[in-house]
Amino acid sequence: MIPINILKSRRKKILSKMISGSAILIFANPKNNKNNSYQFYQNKNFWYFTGFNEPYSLLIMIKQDNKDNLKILFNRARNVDEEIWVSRRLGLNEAVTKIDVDYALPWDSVHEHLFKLLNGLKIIYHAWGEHKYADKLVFNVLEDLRLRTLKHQDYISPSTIIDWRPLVYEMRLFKDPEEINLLRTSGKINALAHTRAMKCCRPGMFEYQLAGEIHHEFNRNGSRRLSYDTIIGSGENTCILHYTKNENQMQDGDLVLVDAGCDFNEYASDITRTFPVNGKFNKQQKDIYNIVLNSLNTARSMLKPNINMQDINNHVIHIIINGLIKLGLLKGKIDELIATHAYHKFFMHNLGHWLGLEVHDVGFYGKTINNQILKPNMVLTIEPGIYILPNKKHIPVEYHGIGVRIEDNFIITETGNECITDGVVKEIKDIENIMRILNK
Ligand SMILES: [Mn+2]
Repeated sequence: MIPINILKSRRKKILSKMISGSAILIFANPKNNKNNSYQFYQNKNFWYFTGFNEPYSLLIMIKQDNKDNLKILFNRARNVDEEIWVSRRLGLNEAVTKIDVDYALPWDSVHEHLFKLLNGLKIIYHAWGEHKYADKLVFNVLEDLRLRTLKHQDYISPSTIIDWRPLVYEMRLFKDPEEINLLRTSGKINALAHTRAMKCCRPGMFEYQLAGEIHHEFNRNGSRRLSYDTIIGSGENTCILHYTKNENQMQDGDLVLVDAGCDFNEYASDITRTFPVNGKFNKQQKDIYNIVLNSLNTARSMLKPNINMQDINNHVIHIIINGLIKLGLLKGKIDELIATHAYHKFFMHNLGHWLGLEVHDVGFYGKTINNQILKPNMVLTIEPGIYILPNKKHIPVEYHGIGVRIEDNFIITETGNECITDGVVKEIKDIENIMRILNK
């Protein structure tokens, strides 16, 4: 559960941004299956304002003219049969105190109550398109109200719908101290799991077996689940950015790329490490690895308030192109290679992304991270990479199939940054050390 005082301050903040005579509707996720065999994942926006982990719920907050604001939760009433077959429910009485709302009303009568609650308001804030069941409910209630206004003058139907996502996403972009602590723990657990992967890795092991070691370490340290599907790509699979099949046997002499994240109390972490299956980098692997590590370290040294992500990205592209030119893998003048995006064949994804309740967290609505000015309490990943597909004829064959990505998670502080994932090593000598002592 999220402490009540934090829920209160988040609700107060969103209410302060709303126009008087309005209501905001924030829906939980529906159940994602019919036979109850899959885990339920809560909608992160709903979680942010309620800390409540049940499906089919609605938080409605009403901002009235010259009156107190009203907070009402609709949730499922307790049900003996359902609780035997599926799971416990909080119920209505408990919800009032635990989630700190003025009333908790039964989900079964949401249409009828919403009709009364929205009557007389001018505006509703609703994120349309997220859930079919929510859109259907809201639009049906609004239409019923509109039809009623044609017959009775006592009824007034809201005529404006505003999307609350730009407001909520901006709030979520700046993490409060509670969130920062959860993210730190998530990063710490994740680092332990990556360290375990380095210690366990051996030629002949299957990629999914290394994934199993990581998941075990997540669980035993208090993370209940993943923040995304684990990527364990060895050999040429290191060059498949979202490789999640994890089906190959890892070969002596190959690299393995491990991109894995745990969820700790709903907060994600996202680490990537690349290391040799047999514990020792060869020359070509070192060549590529050092360019990527240098890119990450340079990016880190630039992470501070008021810098534009684009400036960091430009530096990283410079380092990558320069490094590839020195190795003879790219030919030409650096400015031309930048202008023609020649590096795209080797580094084709964004340098990073926001991190929080979701692994690719929300930011300023409708904008990517790429041109954003960093501010304190933003949290992001930095993940440079170089991938050399085996089909590149002009590149010496020793480099074919080498893919390297290194990724850490950072909090922007008042003066610079804090790396929350440095519990797992990334220098070549440190990786080889860990793998030599414990593996051989
Ligand atoms: Mn990432």
